[in-house]
Amino acid sequence: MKKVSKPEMIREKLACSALERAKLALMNPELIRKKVEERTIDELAKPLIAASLRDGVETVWDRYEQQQPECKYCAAGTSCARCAMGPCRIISGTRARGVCGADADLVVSRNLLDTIATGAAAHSDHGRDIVETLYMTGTGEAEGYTVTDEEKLKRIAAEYGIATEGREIRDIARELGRALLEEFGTLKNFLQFSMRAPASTRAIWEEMGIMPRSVDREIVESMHMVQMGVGSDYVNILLQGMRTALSDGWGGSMMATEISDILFGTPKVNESRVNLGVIKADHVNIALHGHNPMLSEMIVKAAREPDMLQLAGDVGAKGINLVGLCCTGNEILMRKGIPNAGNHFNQELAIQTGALEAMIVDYQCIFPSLPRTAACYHTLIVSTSSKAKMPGSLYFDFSMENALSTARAIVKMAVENFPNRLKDRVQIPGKPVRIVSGFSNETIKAALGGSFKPLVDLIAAGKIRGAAGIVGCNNPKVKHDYGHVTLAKELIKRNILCVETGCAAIACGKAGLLVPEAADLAGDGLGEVCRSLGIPPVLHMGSCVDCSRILVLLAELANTLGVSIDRLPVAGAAPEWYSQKAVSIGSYFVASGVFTVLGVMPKISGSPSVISLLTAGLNDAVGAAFAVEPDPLKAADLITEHIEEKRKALGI
Ligand code: BF8
Repeated sequence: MKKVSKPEMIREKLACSALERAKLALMNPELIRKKVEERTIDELAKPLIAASLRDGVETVWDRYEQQQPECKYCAAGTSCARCAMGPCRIISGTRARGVCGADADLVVSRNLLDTIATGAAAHSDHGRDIVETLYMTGTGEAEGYTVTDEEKLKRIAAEYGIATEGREIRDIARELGRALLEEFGTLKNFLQFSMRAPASTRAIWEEMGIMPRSVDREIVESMHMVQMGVGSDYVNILLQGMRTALSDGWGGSMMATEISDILFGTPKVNESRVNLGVIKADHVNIALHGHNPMLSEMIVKAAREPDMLQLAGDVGAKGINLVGLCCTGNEILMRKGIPNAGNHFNQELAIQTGALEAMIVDYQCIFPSLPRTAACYHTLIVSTSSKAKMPGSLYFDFSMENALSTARAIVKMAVENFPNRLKDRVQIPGKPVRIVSGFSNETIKAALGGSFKPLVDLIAAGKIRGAAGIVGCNNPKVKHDYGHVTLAKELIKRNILCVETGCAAIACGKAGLLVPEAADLAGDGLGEVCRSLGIPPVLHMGSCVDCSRILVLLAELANTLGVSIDRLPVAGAAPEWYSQKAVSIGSYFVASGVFTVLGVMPKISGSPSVISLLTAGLNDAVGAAFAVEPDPLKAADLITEHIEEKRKALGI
């Protein structure tokens, strides 16, 4: 364990963003009110955004405004900075080609392939970290980890042809970990988990040449294909995008989900609380932000140890309050019921409550600006991944071998920071709301009596018209949470069951849709089903890698009906997406046969050919395509229309 800097050193190096921005602080209350209303529908975020505007503490919305107007070539996907002959912008007329001769179709498709591969790499590298942890739990080298779900370990080992009868759990964990690590570069030219897809869906992949061969191979091949001079056929480039995305959904992400369940427990229905009101004035507050539960699970363990609780008492706190943010927040909410402080755009605001002793991060979706925000308060930003170092943070070299002892050191430091809290800056904006989560496929299946057949029957009978997966992020181009919440409310009203992950799930949780009582907001059929099962009409299925749970659910439904996934009355939506990971998710939804509506236009408008392929042509290839619709009410219409068409085609 290596600590590279001390809090005092950080403070000397960093200026509080408010000091630099004091001249930008807004004093006009009417202007502040207007801006706040434009930025979010999250009621507890509003007073903190107002305070940030008054005090000049910078947020994502301010930076977005400062970046306007955006470059129209970058927005259209027609700028290219890949090689040293450029940069180039593709402009109609004399500049219709870059220096190398690439036209708009090639530049746009190459940029999109790069985006998909980046997202697939992020999910899959997270998956590899988890799989390595399983392997090292098996060899006994990982500190603090155990196999929690032995039944799932054996079930997945059986999928890999690994004998389990009469063997030690650790031996099975080691062998399964090894087999999964090999999936990243497997020579067998398919991923074992892709065999979960219906044979008819796999036949489509084979026919289109997009069956993923291994995780690393698809990502590396994509990186090869975006090098200048490696082909110029935009269709071929986009099909590689689909294959790479499939290696994420049915590979890297699915491994992350399944092995996290084995190590930390398969989620079961639980009740907790959500929004910025989960932060407690009289407790040591520690926020866990990022993605990989390897770290957060160890922090949870350490924070519950008696000597840590004793230390908290000694510094004058009533206890240690852990709160989650973003997908790490979803991981520990699903499995441990740890309260969630919010989604992507709540991360800076959580610091602005002035009551966070530490924010512990690993990787992905962490604003590089957090140390600047934290410098205005007493909050320590603790980074923990060698892949994601952040100037201005305290870095702890977290690894499997030192996991629990590092977690203890971090928690201890956070507790000792409690007396440094600047009491006049504490502003906890209100009370949290209830949230019910933990809907893994295993839990849903058990609730349905051991099979998905009752769900298929409810869909066939028309009580539930179909299902929609609402996933993804926040983006300042959309009013915070408005896209997610409006779409989900509209769909449940139309008897369409919503399953959600990532920041979408947190948005709807904050809006009160993830409790059984929300059945009253659903249409008659869905409402009746939810009341009889005691479930919400919007089901929280986990973090973004847990979109792979949605794939497994789709495979189960399709296999029950004996059809390919593209024939199901289902759809996907990413109303507020921002991340490359979300592009990979959207692409593997579509490549798996799921019509998917995006609320934010991807950077493809510079190529009518690429738009046409993605929004129409893919229907002939994989039985599904994308649509782009910023208005969530119109998106609900598109989804409803699609679901009704699929029902008709199935004769239900
Ligand atoms: O992986 S939904 S903002 S936190 S990218 Fe990020 Fe988007 Fe949130 Fe989770 Ni997913």
